[in-house]
Amino acid sequence: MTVTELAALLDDAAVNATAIPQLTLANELDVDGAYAVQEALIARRLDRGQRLVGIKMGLTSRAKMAQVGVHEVIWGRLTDAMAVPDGGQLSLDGFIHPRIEPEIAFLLGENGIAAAAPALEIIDSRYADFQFTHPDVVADNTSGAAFVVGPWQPVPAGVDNLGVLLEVDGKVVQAGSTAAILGDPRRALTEGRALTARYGLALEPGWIFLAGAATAAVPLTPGAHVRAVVEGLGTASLKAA
Ligand code: OOG
Ligand code: MG
Repeated sequence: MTVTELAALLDDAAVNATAIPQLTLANELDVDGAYAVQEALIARRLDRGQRLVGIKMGLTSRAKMAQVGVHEVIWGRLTDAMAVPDGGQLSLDGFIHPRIEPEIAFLLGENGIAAAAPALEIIDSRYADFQFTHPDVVADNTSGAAFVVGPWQPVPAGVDNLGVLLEVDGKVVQAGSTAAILGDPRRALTEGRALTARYGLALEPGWIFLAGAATAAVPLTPGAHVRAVVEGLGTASLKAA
């Protein structure tokens, strides 16, 4: 299948909330080809009126790599349609098998990082059983589905070692540190700039940057009240419906 056809397949899977087989089962797809599919997939959304608002890194911590069995840093695109207001409700009707994970977000400035915030990412692999290879997950926009950014604040001292908690209904279900994100989440930004440049994308001031989860993700189910708590930055939350 062509890049255009593969992008359409993934787009339809997301729109219809229906899992598809991994692309690599029936197609020759390398990582460069997969980034071409991701670009075409997001181009379809931009054609529908969505706007690019940033990028997200994936698999920047050992916990995440181990969870999905892919040991490569990856990146995907964020559009405005994926944003959920902090404290807002998210209907899970449009998702296949959503998971949620705690993140730290950076607001990109003209020169470096303008602000930081606690964040949540909802990931929803479009592949059956949440199983994929490196090219598969790249083509699928790195499982990106939705995200919440908490209040922006100045980058705290010691941003390379802040405690990170994921709470569901008031109980801690994952705990980690920003140190788990490539040793320092700012390194994820350096990596992100380099990796996106390789595919002709320059990060823009005003964009949101998700550094990648410090902990494994957990299944997200209707009714769950989820909070990310990042030491020194506060919380980001959502209610799943
Ligand atoms: C891939 C996306 C990984 C992260 O923060 O590591 C990611 C997946 O786990 O399905 O968003
Ligand atoms: Mg993530």
